Amino acid sequence: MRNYPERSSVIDLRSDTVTKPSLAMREAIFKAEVGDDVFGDDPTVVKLEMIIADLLGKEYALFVPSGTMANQIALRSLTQPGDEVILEKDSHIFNYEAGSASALSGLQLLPIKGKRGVITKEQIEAEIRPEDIHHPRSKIISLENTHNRAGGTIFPLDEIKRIFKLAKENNLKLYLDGARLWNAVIATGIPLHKWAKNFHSVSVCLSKGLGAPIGSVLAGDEEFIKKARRIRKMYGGGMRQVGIIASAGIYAVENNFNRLIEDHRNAKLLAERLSELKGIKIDLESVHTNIVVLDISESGKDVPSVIKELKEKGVLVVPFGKTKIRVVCHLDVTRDDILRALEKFKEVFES
Ligand code: TLP
Repeated sequence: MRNYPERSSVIDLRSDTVTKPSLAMREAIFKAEVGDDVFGDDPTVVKLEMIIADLLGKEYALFVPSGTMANQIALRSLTQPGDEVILEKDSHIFNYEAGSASALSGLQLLPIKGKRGVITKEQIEAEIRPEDIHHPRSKIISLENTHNRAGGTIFPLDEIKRIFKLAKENNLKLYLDGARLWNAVIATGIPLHKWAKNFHSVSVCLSKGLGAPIGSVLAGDEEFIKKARRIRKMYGGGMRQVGIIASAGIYAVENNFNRLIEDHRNAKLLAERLSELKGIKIDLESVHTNIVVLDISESGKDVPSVIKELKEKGVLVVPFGKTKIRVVCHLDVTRDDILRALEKFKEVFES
C-alpha cells in the first residue's frame, strides 16, 4: 500500500475547474432567493443573466449547466444538420466534447491548425465553401479565447475584428467559446464587451477561473436566446430552483474576477522556473494567462510515470497529449503552494 499525502496537503493543478466554493460563496448560496427557472421565476438567475448580458454588451443571456452545453446549444441554435463549422484544430469543441456537435446537431466540423490557438482571417477565408449542392453549407466560425489546449493563449482582438468582417461578408455567424474570456480581459485590460461586440454570440464559464461550482452563460440577441432557451430544454438543461447555483455565479463575478491576475503571476513564475529544469520544455511566449503546458519529450521520462510520481508527492497535473503535461493555476492555489509544487517537480526531474 502506498502512502499518499493527506488530501489537504495536495496541490491540485489539474484544472481551474477543481476549486471549491469558499465560505463566503456558500453564504451567498444560503441566502439566495429562488423560484422555478423553467417558468422564468427565479430572481437570482434573472439577475445573473442580466449582469452577464450587460458585461458582454449583449441583449440577453441564458444560464446553462456547463460550458459544453453552452457550446452545443449555440451550435444547434444556429445551424441545420449537414452544415459546417470552421474552428481551430485544438479547440475544445473539436477535441473535448465527445463528438457532440455531430451527435446532437448533425454538424460537420472543419478544423484548421492554428498557431498558439490563433487562426487567421486568410486561413478561414480559404475554407469557406462556395454555394454548391455538393458542399456542406459553411455556417459558423467558432473561436476560443483564451485557448485551452494552446496553453491559455489570448486571441488578438485585431485578428478577431478581421474575422468578424469576413464572417459578415459571407453571411456566417461568429461564435466565441469564451469559457476563459475572463482571463483574457484581466491579462489585456480589454473589457468583456469589446471582445463580445465582434461575435454574434458568446459563452462564458463561471466554474473555471472564477471559482463557482457550476454554470456557464450564453449571450446574444433576443432571437438567438429565445431559440437557445428551447434547445436548453431539449438537452435537459432547464433547471428549477437554480438560483442556489446562480448566486454562486454572481458572487464569483463580483469577487473573483479581478484576482485572476494572481493566477497569471503564479503561472508565469511556475513556467519560468520549470523551464530551467532538465528535460522540460515550455514555450514561454505562450504563457499569457493561468495555464502552462510542459513538453517532457527530452526528459527520458514518460507522461504517465511523471504524473504518478508527482501524485505520490502530492501534486496533481493532467496529461496533455503523448509528451505533454498541463498545469493550471487557480483560486485554490497560493504562491506558497506554487513554490512547494516547484520543489516536487525538481525532485522528479533532477533526481
Ligand atoms: N475544459 C476542461 C476540460 O474539459 C478539458 C478543462 O479542464 O480545461 N470550453 C473550454 C475552452 C474549456 O476549457 C472547457 C472545459 C469547456 C469549454 C467545457 O466546460 P465544462 O467542463 O463546463 O463543460
